[in-house]
Amino acid sequence: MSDQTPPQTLAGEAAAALLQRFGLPSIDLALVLGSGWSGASEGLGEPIGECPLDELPGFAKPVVAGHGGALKLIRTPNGRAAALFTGRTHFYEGRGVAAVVHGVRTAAAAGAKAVVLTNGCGGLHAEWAPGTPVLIRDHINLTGATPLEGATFIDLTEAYSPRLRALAHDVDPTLAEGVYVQFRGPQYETPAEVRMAQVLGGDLVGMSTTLETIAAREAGLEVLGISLVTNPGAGISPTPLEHAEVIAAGAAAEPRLRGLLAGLLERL
Ligand code: 8IG
Repeated sequence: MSDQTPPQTLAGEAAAALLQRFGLPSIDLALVLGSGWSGASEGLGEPIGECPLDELPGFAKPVVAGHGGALKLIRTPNGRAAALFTGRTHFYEGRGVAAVVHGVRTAAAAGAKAVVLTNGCGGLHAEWAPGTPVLIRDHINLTGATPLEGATFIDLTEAYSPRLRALAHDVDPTLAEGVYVQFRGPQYETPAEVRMAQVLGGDLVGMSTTLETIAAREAGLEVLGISLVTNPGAGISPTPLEHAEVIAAGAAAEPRLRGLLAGLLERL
């Protein structure tokens, strides 16, 4: 992020570059694809084009391998232009909050009215097996950070759109809902921190999403948040899961996640 340009100006520049590059007058919605979600997003619409994210103003390559770093534009079956961000900048990368929320602000500046924020996270309920998608009903931001500057009093009462959550439930009535707790990371929680998150009213623990939701609400976007539980939070399961099990559970969840995203795109 350049130091002098205000974040919204930089997002406007990125939006203009995006629209020009793909020959679009505007976009309608955006999806941010977190850990475990990229595969599920394949084939959701007709490809319009794609580019490395760092070719647009204000974006840098994500540092985490496997976190992607591409922008794909697709035309959904009902004719909407959707921007898919595969990979995101995380707060723990230390590039600052403005870099974390630049994608959301760019989407808003390009005309998007809604954003679907997905992530991979730890689950705080033993019955949520790895591979379970959970709708985010509300969040607790434990990062101590905010994308807002000055006296910007943004209402977060219904940060995660009840309307969009109802649409998701139309697609999959069995979807659970939960409160997402964002820790700064990059270390995972201790078992004591997981118990704290439970006492605070949390159901999911992760390292993304809440800052993006705040910026999205500031920009007037409707937000749908969906977490993929990839592992039980530390101390929840008596036996630590093998990494291979977690990967396998994620892969097994792919058809369900794809069906969920496809069903949502029919309704958004
Ligand atoms: I994947 O257990 C994934 N991301 N904070 N805790 C936090 N982030 C995560 C976790 C987890 N699993």
